[in-house]
Amino acid sequence: MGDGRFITVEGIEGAGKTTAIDIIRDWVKGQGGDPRLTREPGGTALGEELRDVLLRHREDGMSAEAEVLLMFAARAEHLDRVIRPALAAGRWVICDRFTDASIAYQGMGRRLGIDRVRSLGQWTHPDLAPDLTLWLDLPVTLGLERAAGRSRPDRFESEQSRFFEAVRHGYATIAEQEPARVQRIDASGTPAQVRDGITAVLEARFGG
Ligand code: Z5A
Repeated sequence: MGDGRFITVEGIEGAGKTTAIDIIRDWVKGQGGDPRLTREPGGTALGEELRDVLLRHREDGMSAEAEVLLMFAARAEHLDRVIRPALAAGRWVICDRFTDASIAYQGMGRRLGIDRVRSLGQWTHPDLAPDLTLWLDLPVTLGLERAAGRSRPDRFESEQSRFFEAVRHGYATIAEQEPARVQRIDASGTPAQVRDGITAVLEARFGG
């Protein structure tokens, strides 16, 4: 495989990103690539510390502004230490969430506004966007059902379905605005159906 590519995976709670990332990794390896898997918030020592802060329950809560700025602080470090070096080395980067998550979760879920959050993305990485974003889309009730039973829900997982409806609407808006980059995958089907959907997109975009 020649030049590196930047693939991000997005979706609401319980969308099945973990499984999707395995499928993408296997596909890239099948093409002879050596993908770099990473995640947000996180992916670096500082990013993982910020992840702990962001996901942990706080009695005093956290302002939406602080939340989005911490997401972007972790992202700036991640870009600098992991994403840009890997792409520069010609590796494929598969990232579990990226700036679209901030647009959907903080822009829509926390009601900061899509444009306001997008402007932080333009400030943080004006010259870099994912080559492909797979948006795993499914009804909120199904996502929450699949995610149920986790030991102790974190600060985001504890949100109500109305919050995730707003996040889903955020992703739908991004997909409508950027159809060339964002590919919707119907994540409500069986694992085999989801696998076929993801593989078809990868083949169409990067295959042969
Ligand atoms: N966040 C934010 O607000 N702003 C930002 O900028 C960023 C993040 C970057 C942590 O992210 C939180 O940070 C996240 C948004 C916020 N909170 N939420 N919600 P995360 O990605 O680490 O957390 P998560 O969304 O909770 O990810 P997850 O736990 O890894 O979920 P998932 O990967 O989408 O789900 P899964 O574990 O792959 O699947 C869920 C279950 O469904 C599991 O038991 C699977 O076996 C099952 N599954 C998967 N596919 C299927 C199919 N097709 N059929 C049936 N069952 C299935």
